[in-house]
Amino acid sequence: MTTLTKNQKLIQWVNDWVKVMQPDNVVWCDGSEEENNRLNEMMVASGMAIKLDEKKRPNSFYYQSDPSDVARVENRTFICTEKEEDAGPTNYWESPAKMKEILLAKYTGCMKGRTMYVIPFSMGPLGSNIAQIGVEISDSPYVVTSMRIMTRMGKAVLDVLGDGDFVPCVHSVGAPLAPGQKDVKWPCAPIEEKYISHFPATKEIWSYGSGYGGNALLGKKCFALRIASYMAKTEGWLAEHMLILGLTNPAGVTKYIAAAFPSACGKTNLAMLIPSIPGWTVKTVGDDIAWMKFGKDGQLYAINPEAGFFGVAPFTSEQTNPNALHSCDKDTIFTNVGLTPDKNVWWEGIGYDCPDGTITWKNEVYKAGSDMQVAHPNARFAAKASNCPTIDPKWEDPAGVPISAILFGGRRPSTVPLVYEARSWNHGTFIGSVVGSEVTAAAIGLAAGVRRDPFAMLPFCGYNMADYFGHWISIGEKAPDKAKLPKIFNVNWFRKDENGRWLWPGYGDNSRVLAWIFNRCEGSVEAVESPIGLLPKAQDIDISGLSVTPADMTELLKVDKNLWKAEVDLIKEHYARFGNRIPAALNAELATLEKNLA
Ligand code: O2Y
Ligand code: MN
Repeated sequence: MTTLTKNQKLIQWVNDWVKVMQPDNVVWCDGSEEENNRLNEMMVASGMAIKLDEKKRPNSFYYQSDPSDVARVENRTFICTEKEEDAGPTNYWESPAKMKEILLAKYTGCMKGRTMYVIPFSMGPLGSNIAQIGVEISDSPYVVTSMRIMTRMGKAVLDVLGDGDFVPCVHSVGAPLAPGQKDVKWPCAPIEEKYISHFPATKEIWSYGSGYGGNALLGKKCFALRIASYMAKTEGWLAEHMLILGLTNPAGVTKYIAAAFPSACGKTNLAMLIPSIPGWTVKTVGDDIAWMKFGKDGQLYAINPEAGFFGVAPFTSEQTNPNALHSCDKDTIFTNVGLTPDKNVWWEGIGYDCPDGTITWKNEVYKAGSDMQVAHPNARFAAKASNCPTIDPKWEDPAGVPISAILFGGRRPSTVPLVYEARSWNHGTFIGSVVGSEVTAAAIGLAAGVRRDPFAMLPFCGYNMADYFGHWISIGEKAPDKAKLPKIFNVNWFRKDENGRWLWPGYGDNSRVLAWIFNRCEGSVEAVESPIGLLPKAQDIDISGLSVTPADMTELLKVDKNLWKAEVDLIKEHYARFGNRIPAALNAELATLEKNLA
C-alpha cells in the first residue's frame, strides 16, 4: 500500500478503519488520469458502468443505481450532538455515542471482498484560505470518479495538507462480498439500514449503505453544508446553499451575486442564465454552494467549494438551460437517465423524442410512443465546472469573488412580489429565515401550504436552525465594515394572477430583475418604501419586448396587506417550532412587519 503522505494522523486514521472494515485492498487515490481510466475500465468490465459513444459524449459514462438508492434520504440523515436541542427541531438526531455504536457494528467487516479507496479532496481552490481539506474512505469506485469531477481530488491535495488537519469522511455502500460472491451492478444496503451521520463537534461524517449523490459524495452536502455550517458558526464565516453568479452590465462592470432557493426554483438555471436584455452577461461561479468570508478590505468574498455540477438531468434542454446541457458534452457521469441505442443519453424534457429501444433507468426497453418513464426524476449528471460555457474567469480565484448582493426566493404564486430589497442586514436575515415554497397537497403528500425552507438550508444545517439565524445576525454585527455588507433581496419568479396565469416569463427574462438589483447595488436607481421592504418603481424594471403589461407589473409589485397579515400568522407558526431560541433581532423584525401592516 502506497500511502502518498507522511501525515501520521491520516495514516493512523486509515489504518484504524482498515482494521474495522477489513477490505481486501487499500488504494490511495492520486487523482491522475491513468487512475481514472483504470477505474472506468474496471467498472465497465464489471458491468457497473457503460461507456458512452466516444464521438458523441467523449470520456463519459452511464450508470443505473439500485431502484432503492436514487436520492438523498432525509429521514436517514442524522445530526449527532450530545444534546438533542443542539440539532434542533428540523434535523433527525441521535447521540454521538449511540450512533457510533450502531455504525461500528455495521462497519465491521463491511468492505470484505472490496477495495478501500482513500480519497483526499479539497473543497475550494487548492490553497485558498477559504478552502478546506477532507479525506473520504469509500468502497465505491463510482464515488472516486465522481469525487474527481465534483472536487479537487488526489495527490496535490495531500501535498497542500502536509501535516495539517482534515475532515475525516467515512463511507461504505454496506454490501460486503463473501468469497466467490458475484457483485451486483449497484451495491447498497436496504433503506432502513442507510445512515448519513454527522458529528459536528468532532467534524466527522460517517455514511453507510447508499452509493448515491449527496449520501455518498461526502464533500458536497455532508461536508460543504452540514459540517461546514457548524464550522462557519464557530469560526465566524458563512457556509451556504447558494449559487454564485457574476453579472456584467453594458458598461462592463461586474458584480457578484449569491442566491439561495429551495429545490425546484431553477437554481442551476439562474446560475447559468442567458440574459434577454442587450449588453448584459451572466457568468457562473457555482450552482449550489457558497463559502463566504470577510476579506482584508471588509468585503464579503465567496468561493464555490465544488469543482463540478451534480445537476438534475430531466428538463435540462437547449431551451431551459443550454449552458448546463453543454457542460455535459464530455467528461460526464450520468446516473439514472436513459441510454439510447447509439450509446448516448436521453431524459424527459431534453427537447426531442426518445429513440425506440432506449434503455430506461430501470433497465427496461423503451417502446416509442409509450408512456414509460425513461429517466428517474432525480437522474443526475456530474459535469466538470470547467466545461461550462459560462464559467466565470474568477471561478477558481483563491481569494473568492466579492459579493454585492444576496438573493432569497421561493415558489410563491401569491403574496410575495417579484422583487423587494431588505432595509438592513437584520431585515435580510429575517427574509432568509422565512423562505418557503407553496406546495399543493398532491405534490408532496403533505398538507397544502407554504413549506418553509429557511435560507434553503432545511436539510443542510448542521446544528439548531434558530442558532443558525443567530449566526447570520452576528455576521452583520461583527462585519468589519457594515457599509460593505451585501444588500439582501427577495425574488419571486412564480407569481400568478387570479386565473392561475404566470405573470412573469422567468428564465432569461429574470435578468431584468437582476439588472434592477445590480443598479440598486450601484446606487443608480431609487426604491420605494413598503410595509415589507423596498420595492422597485414599475418603470425601473425593463419589460420592453415582453408580453408583460403595465397592469401585470402593478400586480407583480403589489403588497396586499391582508395577504401579508395572513403571512405574518404563518411566520409566527414557523418561528414557534424553534421556541425561545429565535434571536431577539428576528422577533423584532417580525414585530416591525406586523406594525407596518396595521
Ligand atoms: O439526490 C441527491 O443526492 C442530490 S441532491 C442535490 C444535488 C445537487 C445540488 N443540490 C441538491 C439538493 O438537494 O439541494
Ligand atoms: Mn442543492
